[in-house]
Amino acid sequence: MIPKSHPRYESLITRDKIVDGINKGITSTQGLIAQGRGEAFDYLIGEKTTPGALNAEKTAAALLILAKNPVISINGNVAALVPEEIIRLSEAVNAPLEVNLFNRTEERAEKIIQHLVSYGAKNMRIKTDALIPGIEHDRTKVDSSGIFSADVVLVPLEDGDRCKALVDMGKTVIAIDLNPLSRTAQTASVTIVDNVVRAIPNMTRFADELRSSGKDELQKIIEEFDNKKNLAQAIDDISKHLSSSLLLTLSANII
Ligand code: PTJ
Repeated sequence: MIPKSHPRYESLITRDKIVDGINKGITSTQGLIAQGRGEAFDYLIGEKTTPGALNAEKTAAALLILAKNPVISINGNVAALVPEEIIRLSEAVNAPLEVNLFNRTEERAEKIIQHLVSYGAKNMRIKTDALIPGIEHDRTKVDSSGIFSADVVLVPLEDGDRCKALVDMGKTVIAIDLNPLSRTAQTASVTIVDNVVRAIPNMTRFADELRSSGKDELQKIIEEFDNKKNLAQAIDDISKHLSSSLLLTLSANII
C-alpha cells in the first residue's frame, strides 16, 4: 500500500496499474518498458500538463466532435491505466472503442474487451476483418466498420509505422505520446505530449465544454493548431524545465 503522502504517489500508483494489468493478462510485459520510457519523459516535462498540451487536447476534442466516424484505439497500457476515463471520453464524443494490439494474442484482445465491458463500455468495434495497408505486424488487423473506415482516430501510445500508415490512408490521427521526438509524435496530425492519465480526462472536459459550440467555432480551433509548432513548443518546454531545475540545484548548493 503506497501512502498518499509519498512524494511520488501518483507515479507509483500509475506503475502499479500497469503491473496489475500484466497480472490480469491485459497488458503485455513490453508495456512495462513503454511505461518506463513514458515516465522518463514525464519527468523531463515536469509531470504536469503544459499549456501547449492543453491546447492540443482542446484541438483533439474539437476534431473528435466534428468527425463523422471517430474511433478510439485501445492497447494493453491504455486499458490498464484509464479504463473508466477512456469510456467516458468515448461517450462524450460518441466514438467507439476498438482494441488494437502491437503484441497481439487473441486471448489478450478478448480479456481487454471483457475488462472494458466490466467498466461499462457499450460502444465497441470487435471484428478484425480488415487490414491496414503497409503494416506487417499485428496492428494491421482492424474492424472494417471501426478504425478501417474512421476519419479521425485517437491512438494513445502508438507505434510509429501504424501511425504513418493511418495518416497515409488519409485519416486524421491524434496521438498521445510523452516523447515529442518519437516517430508517432512526429507523424501524427495532432500530438498530445502529455501523460495519458492526464490527457484523457482533460479531453473529456473539453469535449463536454465544446459539444454545444457551433461548427465554425470548432473549425477555428482546428485551423489555428499547427502540429510542428506544438512539437517545437514541447521540446522547448522540456529544455526550459531542465534549465530551471539546474538553476534550483545550483542555488541550493550555493546556499
Ligand atoms: O498492448 P500492446 O501490445 O498494443 O502494446 C502497447 C505498447 C505501448 C507496449 C506498444 O505500443 C509499444 O511498445 O509502444 P512503444 O513503442 O514503447 O511506444 C510507447 C510510447 O508511448 C513511447 O514514446 C512512450 O514515451 C509513450 N508513453 C509511455 N507511457 C505513456 C506514454 N505516453 C503517454 N502516457 C503514458 N503513460
